[in-house]
Amino acid sequence: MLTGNQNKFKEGRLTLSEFGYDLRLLRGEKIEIQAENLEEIAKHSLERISINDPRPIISEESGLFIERYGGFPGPYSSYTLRKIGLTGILKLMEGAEDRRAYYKSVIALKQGCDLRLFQGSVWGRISQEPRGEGGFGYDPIFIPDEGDGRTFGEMTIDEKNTISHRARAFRMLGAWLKSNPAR
Ligand code: ITT
Repeated sequence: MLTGNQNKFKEGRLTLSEFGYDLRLLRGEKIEIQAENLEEIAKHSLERISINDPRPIISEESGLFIERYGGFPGPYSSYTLRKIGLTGILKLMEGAEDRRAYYKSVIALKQGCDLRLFQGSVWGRISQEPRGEGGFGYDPIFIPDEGDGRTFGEMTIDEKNTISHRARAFRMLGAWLKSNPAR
């Protein structure tokens, strides 16, 4: 997996282990284009890569999409978090009744010349204050609908992985790899 984000790697690795696959971290330059959808960014990040290795390569793009702001920060999630932090997001949400948001993950898989995409998402809402030390990024302010009221930040990696956008996308990938083993 080509990524600079250890947390993504850990979560993805855990999910793929359910299918009996191991995931290795691929260090290298990841060129990301600026685009308004994750699919385009994910595809592009692997299109030009040339690595002399027959094993499948993946990269994953993800983001938090807030309904009230038309899906912002979405593909700009990493940048936005660096610039305004969780405090900035909570400020934008001050007094807002509609706090709905979803996380989305898009995985690009490159196997030989073949490039395909897998995706997953999870709906939830933005909390009133950050809670929990777990996860990463926006996890302390994201409360998944399918949970018990805790934020992803208050969950263990196993708990997050039962319902997360990333785990869902990785399960689609795992199932596909199982039924299409590399020749
Ligand atoms: P790459 O090297 O793989 O690109 P990255 O962290 O830059 O790592 P992205 O460009 O896909 O990855 O940005 C995704 C950002 O969205 C990430 O840095 C977080 O801020 C946020 N995000 C995505 N999934 C998340 C999750 O499960 N929990 C918390 N924040 C998440």
